[in-house]
Amino acid sequence: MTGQDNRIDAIIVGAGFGGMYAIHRLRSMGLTVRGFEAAEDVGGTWWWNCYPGARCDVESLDYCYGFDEALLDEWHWSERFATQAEVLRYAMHVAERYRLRDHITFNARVDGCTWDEDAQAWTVSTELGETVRARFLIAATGCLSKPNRPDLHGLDDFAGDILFTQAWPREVFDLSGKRVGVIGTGSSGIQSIPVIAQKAAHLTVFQRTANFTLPAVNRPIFADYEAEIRADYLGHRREILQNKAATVKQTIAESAFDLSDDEREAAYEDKWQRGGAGGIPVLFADSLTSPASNEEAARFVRRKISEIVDDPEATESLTPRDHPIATKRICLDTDYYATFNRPNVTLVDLKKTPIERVSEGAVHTASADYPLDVIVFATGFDAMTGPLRAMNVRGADGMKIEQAWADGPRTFLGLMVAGFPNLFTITGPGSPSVMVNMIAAIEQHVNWIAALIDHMRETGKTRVEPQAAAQEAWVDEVRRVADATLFPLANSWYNGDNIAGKPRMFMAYVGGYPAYAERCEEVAGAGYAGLELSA
Ligand code: NA7
Repeated sequence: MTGQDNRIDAIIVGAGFGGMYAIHRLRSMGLTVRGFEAAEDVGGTWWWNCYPGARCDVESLDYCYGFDEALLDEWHWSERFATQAEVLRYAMHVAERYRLRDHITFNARVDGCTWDEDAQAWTVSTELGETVRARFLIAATGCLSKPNRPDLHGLDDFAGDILFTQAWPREVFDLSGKRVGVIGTGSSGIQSIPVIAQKAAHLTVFQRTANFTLPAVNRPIFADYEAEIRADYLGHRREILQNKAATVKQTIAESAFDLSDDEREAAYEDKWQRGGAGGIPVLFADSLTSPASNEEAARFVRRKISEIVDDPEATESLTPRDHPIATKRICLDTDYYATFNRPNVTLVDLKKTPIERVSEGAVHTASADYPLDVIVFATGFDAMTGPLRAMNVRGADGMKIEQAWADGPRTFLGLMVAGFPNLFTITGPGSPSVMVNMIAAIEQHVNWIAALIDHMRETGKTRVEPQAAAQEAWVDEVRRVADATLFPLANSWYNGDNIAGKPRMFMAYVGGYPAYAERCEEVAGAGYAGLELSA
């Protein structure tokens, strides 16, 4: 398929799990591919987010590729929820096993992607100054790769160390004996705070919004459970793909009120003891659609917080009351709430006393000064749309992606964008993405893209773009499905609320993996209905 002007078939931006599988899959179809990656090596989110305590919140036996049974069989996870280091080792193993690095240029951040209508090709440039042309452009840039770094007044004056969870130093950074401040209590803060507290002389946690977090109950994988799965790993994969989150199913009843009060309490308690994110928030099918059902789960967790945390003021600050449980990303922790009982930990409730400024040696709120040696930002990401905007993508007629998405991201199936021919977005906005087991979502997307490219080869087509009407219908469907849930009620990065000026729009498809995959298959089965294919 390589064209006459030395262009290659596909450029793949990002060498996380999405980019790695895209390279493998397209290369195995005989296409010429080239990957660009800003980091020094593969791993994507797992390369960058190497902060203390970083861990996967999907069970390890499910959070892996399923495309090759031999790979499934040969890789052994050591813990129920793998550490960042172990997931990264897995990514590196995959890169090695399938010789993927040969096709990737590392330390090469893409800074421009322009569609050339005459050549029917994308021109992609990197900060290294290289320019490459390809028929197809695959953005495997992840949902959470563009950091949100708040611009606190006076931060430049701070004389201590400033660290970011999403770009933690790769060399050992010793926090022993240091006065550390962590700003942000999403997953990254909640995972790192208990670990940092064990090292630091003193830890000050600056919390803007109290978040729900559940005990991970991490442990070695039970040998009998692993043996059961390994007896038919592919069968297990097929089974989990029938579940909404593409991982082990936890729902036990349609409604929280199908059980008596005592039974419901016992069920929540059982899940709390067993651990995992896929427990309490999805125990009942109506947990994320019925306010009353959701409140039962929220009340249970709030009670747990009050039982664990000793200090009444800290308990009150740590208790989430402003959003239904799991409508902001639910967190998984190890000893998070108990950490606030330690004598060397202080909680600062920014809702009561916001940060006013930073000086040479401290963070200052309206009511107190907090002397610090290290400030850790765990302040999240410009999620879903940030990574694409950062690549300066220009489609047909020179339209920038941020213009096309001025009112929020509009995509066809979260995979393609009208006005941006031959561009594919792996786990893009409007797809299940962060709502499901990401590696499963990635494989489904890459397989669908590969099948479409194959279809184009067979039919002699060189250009594909979604029809505007089909895209609008999908955007409406994503909104309709979200509006039937409690998700839009929270101020969350799912809605774009964490970034000033970002249009508010719920950015993921929450209808579940099976319904989504079926829709993708329907589109393909109908000869790619909704897409404009041309030569
Ligand atoms: P999150 O979940 O977006 O959390 C970021 C946290 O930082 C959250 O508590 C924010 O408070 C807080 N934040 C953001 N900006 C500020 C400022 N300016 N001042 C104080 N606090 C601030 O990001 P994570 O990295 O923890 O997790 C992202 C995902 O990675 C996670 O969901 C998993 O999927 C893995 P807010 O709630 O906005 O008030």
